Amino acid sequence: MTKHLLDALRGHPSARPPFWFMRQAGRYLPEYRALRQEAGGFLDLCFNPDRAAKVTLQPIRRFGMSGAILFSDILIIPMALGQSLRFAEGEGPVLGDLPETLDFAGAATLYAPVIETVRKVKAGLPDETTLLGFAGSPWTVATYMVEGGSSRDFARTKAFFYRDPDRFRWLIEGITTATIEYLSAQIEAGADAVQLFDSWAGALAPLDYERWVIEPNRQIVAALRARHPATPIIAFPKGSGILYKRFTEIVRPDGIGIDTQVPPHWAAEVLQPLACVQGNLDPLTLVAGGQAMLEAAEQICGHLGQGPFIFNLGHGIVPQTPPEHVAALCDFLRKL
Ligand code: 1CP
Repeated sequence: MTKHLLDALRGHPSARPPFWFMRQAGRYLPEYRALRQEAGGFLDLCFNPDRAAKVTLQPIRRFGMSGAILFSDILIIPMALGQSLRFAEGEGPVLGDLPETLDFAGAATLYAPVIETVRKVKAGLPDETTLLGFAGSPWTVATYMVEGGSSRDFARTKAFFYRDPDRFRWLIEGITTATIEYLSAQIEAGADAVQLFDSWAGALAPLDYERWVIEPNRQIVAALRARHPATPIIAFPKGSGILYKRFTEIVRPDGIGIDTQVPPHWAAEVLQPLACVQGNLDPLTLVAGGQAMLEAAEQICGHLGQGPFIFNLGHGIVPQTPPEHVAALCDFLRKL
């Protein structure tokens, strides 16, 4: 069985686009909510390989996406490096003080259960389904480490790098090093491809974007490609706007994830010659469902379907999404 999603990442167009959805495992699925309840909390679920593997496979069993994304979180890396992390019910993540030093030696021990999850998922996955590992990109991860949680304006993180760029560079370089090791371990355990989530790339001015988005993503892609030349890498620098072009030219990922705002015809013309394009249906169309959702999906496929393309959303599925709408979208994509 061929893996269509991997074919697309290797530059091959196909009649029917491979598809998966960011946050395809999660709170919109009743079977996820049940397992999470059983596990205790979200982090207990992440660190339990049996349960995390089950959650990873839930959307595949129900909808048959072309790709399964490892069930874990980008905030495992701060935790592995020695920063405390908890998820309070209904709240976002809560991180402790930024550590003075980063615990590279202890990191691999802490994320070992996640690597075990990759092995378990691999064993239970249909042959035609691509297993995607992932990590957060250094800038996005650093915002959580500095802010102590989610933020709207990243005011503390920006104050940090404008006042003390050398210390911020130390932090970014530390996350970069840890992320290369972490993704390498995922690949060695069976991930067929990996995705870098730079969810807050769009918050930075061009010069800062160059330093804190382009450069660390470039280093991670170069290092992984040197170690694992056959494993494709998808980058998702959300909100990059016109800088998507420069990002793709310099970072050279195999796949480039575009957010909801990027015009698909622009992506086809400017990005697709450089990389496989992945995106970019507005996740809120899935809440509405029906014709509005299918028309939006069709338009995206019309613009991007001639070149290497993976259908996805422009950001993650939201918890209030009816699972039947996801099923309808999957049926539509399979019948194209
Ligand atoms: O059960 C729960 O209530 C926890 C909700 C949840 C889930 C299901 C969180 C908390 N993380 C996850 C899983 C997750 N996170 C996955 C694997 C599942 C899948 O995609 O199917 C992935 C890939 C992530 C990645 C992630 N975590 C990102 C990057 C993608 C994005 O959405 O931009 C980010 C920013 C996070 C941080 C995070 N994790 C969870 C929360 C509430 C947050 C904060 C989000 C914010 O600041 O807005």
